[in-house]
Amino acid sequence: IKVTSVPTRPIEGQKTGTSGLRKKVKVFMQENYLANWIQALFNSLPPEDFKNGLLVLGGDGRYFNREAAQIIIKIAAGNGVGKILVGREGIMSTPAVSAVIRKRKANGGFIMSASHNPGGPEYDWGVKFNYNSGQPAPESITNKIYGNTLSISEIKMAEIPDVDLCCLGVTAYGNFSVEVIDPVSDYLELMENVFDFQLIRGLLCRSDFRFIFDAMHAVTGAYAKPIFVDGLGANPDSIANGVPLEDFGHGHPDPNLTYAKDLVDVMYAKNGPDFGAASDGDGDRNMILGRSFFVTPSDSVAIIAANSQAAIPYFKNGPKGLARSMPTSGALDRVSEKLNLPFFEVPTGWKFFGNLMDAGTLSICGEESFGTGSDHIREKDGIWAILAWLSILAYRNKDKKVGEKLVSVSDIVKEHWATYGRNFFSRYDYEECESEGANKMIEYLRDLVSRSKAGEKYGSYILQFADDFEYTDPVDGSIVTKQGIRFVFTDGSRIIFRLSGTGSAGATVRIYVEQFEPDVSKHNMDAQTALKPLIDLALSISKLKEFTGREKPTVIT
Ligand code: VG1
Ligand code: CO
Repeated sequence: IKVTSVPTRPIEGQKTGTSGLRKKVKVFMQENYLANWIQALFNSLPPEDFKNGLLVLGGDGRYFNREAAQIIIKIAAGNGVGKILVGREGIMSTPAVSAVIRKRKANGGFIMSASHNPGGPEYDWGVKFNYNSGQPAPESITNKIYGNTLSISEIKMAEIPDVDLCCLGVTAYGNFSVEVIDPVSDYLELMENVFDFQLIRGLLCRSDFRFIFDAMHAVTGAYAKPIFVDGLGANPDSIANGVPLEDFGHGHPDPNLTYAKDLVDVMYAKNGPDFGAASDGDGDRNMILGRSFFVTPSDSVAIIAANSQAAIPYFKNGPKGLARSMPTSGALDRVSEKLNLPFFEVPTGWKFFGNLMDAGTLSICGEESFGTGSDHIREKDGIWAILAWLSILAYRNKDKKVGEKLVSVSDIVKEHWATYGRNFFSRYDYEECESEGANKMIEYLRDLVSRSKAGEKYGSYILQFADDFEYTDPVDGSIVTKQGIRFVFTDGSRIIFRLSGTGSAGATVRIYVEQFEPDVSKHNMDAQTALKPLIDLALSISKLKEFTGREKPTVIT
């Protein structure tokens, strides 16, 4: 194939955040913006990681993916990649890309998604690169890419026509080829190996169990029917918003109590379904609901871990180890203590779990941000989490006759609290604040941390320690700093402050609060009521209102 060298100049601001490069679509549409970053990526990888190699390409179906797919394919070909596997219509969820990379032994893959950020001409676009075990590229690579975007001068573009992504099959262009693949089949096969589909089918086919899944017009729309309906016997009407749309139907494809409000309303209505779930733009997040009951993600991962061995064939020998991101509540810690399992606390973002999984010391992990997953792949996995919950419910109810009361989602959660205690948890998000005020607040908090002393009184709480979270990867020894400011009190309560690394405008402040409650008689309290004193303390410690001018958070989870 013929390769043209296209001259270019560095464009500022191409540093990746928590999960890939995310900007407004309009920014990505500037001349060479995407091309520069993709070329910088090839300039950063060792040649043996892509020359004549195999890469995977998928996305969540958002606006600009079609154009972007063609740009990525041409630059990959221009840099000597041998073959690209691309999902039909450019569609493939983040977990499916990870699964395909692993199954087909690819060198890596691209995911065209800004995840839970809204899509459309006025909204966001994004791209992530995953490595050969399916894990998000480590910071050592993303930092190199950023460095290369600052000095880039040429883009290597193959002169090939736009590839037709509609039909399955291989098209060859000299020594380069593109194969359009079904985005679901490899992933479905993996799910069938991880879970007992017969067991789940038994639950979903019951006349006394109602299930609903909201795909939020995002990528899991393409997976819902083949998996839940065709594979597991769910009623076709149980899938809501099941068609992926370029603008997610004007929605914000983030499965939480604010943005998945339609589902929440259905689940909290009188006589609502028994189980409801939703997933985000690129299919790696999940929200789990029972009838009039919300499962906080920090509890969800703990409950999946505690029940995994009994209910999920993949874990029949028990999980190898457990891990959570730092701001995620300590509910999982208690499970690891009881099951006597290795336990890890990592910074926010899935990329920190991969090394532990590759080293064979981690099986199940999660984040408070609706991310749950395991070492079956190297990304969080929304449908996996839903199937894990369905497995637990199916296992608990497998001998129940029609007419007998079923064990519900809330029964399972309350039993868990009774056994392990309840970690009350909430996160307050202040989205798109002025960057200046938000940065000043963080500086102010860092200063406060540096002067803090154990034993100091903060209202009725006594400080155990305060710090800015730092992590040393136990596998490769790499160190990351400034991962979130923590105030940890002697009763185990915690307040954490971070700035989001996934936004595309301004600064999003996140406050995480947690308090442990061993007393069963208090477990039914509303989380917001139970955490009120700690939330008030967080607002006063940080002077948030003063720094950001915000009276109220935009999202509470
Ligand atoms: C957020 C979440 C983090 C998650 C990340 C990517 O990051 O807090 O836990 O890993 O999004 O999720 P931040 O830096 O905005 O807090 V996804 O589904 O958007 O790829
Ligand atoms: Co996502």
